[in-house]
Amino acid sequence: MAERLYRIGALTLTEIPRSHPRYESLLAREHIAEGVRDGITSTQGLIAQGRGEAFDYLIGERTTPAAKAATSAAAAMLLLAKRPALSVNGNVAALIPEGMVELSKALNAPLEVNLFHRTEERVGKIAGLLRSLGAERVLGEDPDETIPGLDHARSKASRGGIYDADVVLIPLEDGDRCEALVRMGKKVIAIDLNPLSRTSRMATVTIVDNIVRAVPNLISFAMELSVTNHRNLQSLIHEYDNRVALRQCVDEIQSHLTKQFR
Ligand code: PTJ
Repeated sequence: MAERLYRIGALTLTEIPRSHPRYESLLAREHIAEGVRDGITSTQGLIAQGRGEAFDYLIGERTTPAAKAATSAAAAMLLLAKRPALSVNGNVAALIPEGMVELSKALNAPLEVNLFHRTEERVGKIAGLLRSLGAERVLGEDPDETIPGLDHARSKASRGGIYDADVVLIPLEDGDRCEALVRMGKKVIAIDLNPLSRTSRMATVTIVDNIVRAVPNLISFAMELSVTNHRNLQSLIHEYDNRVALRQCVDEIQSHLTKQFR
């Protein structure tokens, strides 16, 4: 039975049966294509999704133990933050908008639309989508600051959001902006399926997982850890080392690949 119908123009494009072995992956692909059609996702977002899919395949399309540990450290960091902020781009808005709204409520953190290929029209559409899903604080339409060291459009940021946040969640981010945020003294949490990317290496905590799995996991950890005391949250963060965690991700990929041909 078809779960959902997708339309481009007047045409119904793809029916994906839940029984399809690659259901989740195909569904994500359809969401990105739909995002492009609706003016939410950039065309470059299609390529980014393809790269993500390839890494997800190598990882085994699952949340690995290393990703789980990174997600719990990230949740602890966000809970301890004085001014957390969550960045949303065109891929994130297409793949998991409801999840980002729920996470923002769980953490009492604003969402900021922050685009690499910025157009004001796309910023407005993404902000509108988030508000239509119940988001209370959405920034990014009227940025009043710039992130030092980046060229004009990519540097736009808002006070009360990413600009003065102490901890920023940046899903599917580009390496330059990640580095610039780290240079500003922020703790940066990346979600990136590629453990080798500059973003993954530059971030304070990198969750090497598909955003469609990572955001629900972050919400669960945030709820679970919200009753944990300050000291335990601190120790979760102190035990985490991004370099060690990325090495563990690469080992997990290697052992997953080796198992395929035993
Ligand atoms: O909407 P915009 O203009 O802000 O543009 C967004 C994209 C994603 C197009 C832009 O930020 C970009 O070009 O990003 P990159 O440099 O391609 O980096 C995206 C990273 O996210 C890559 O390392 C991908 O492997 C990874 N990625 C792609 N899809 C997913 C993912 N990581 C987690 N979950 C995914 N579904």
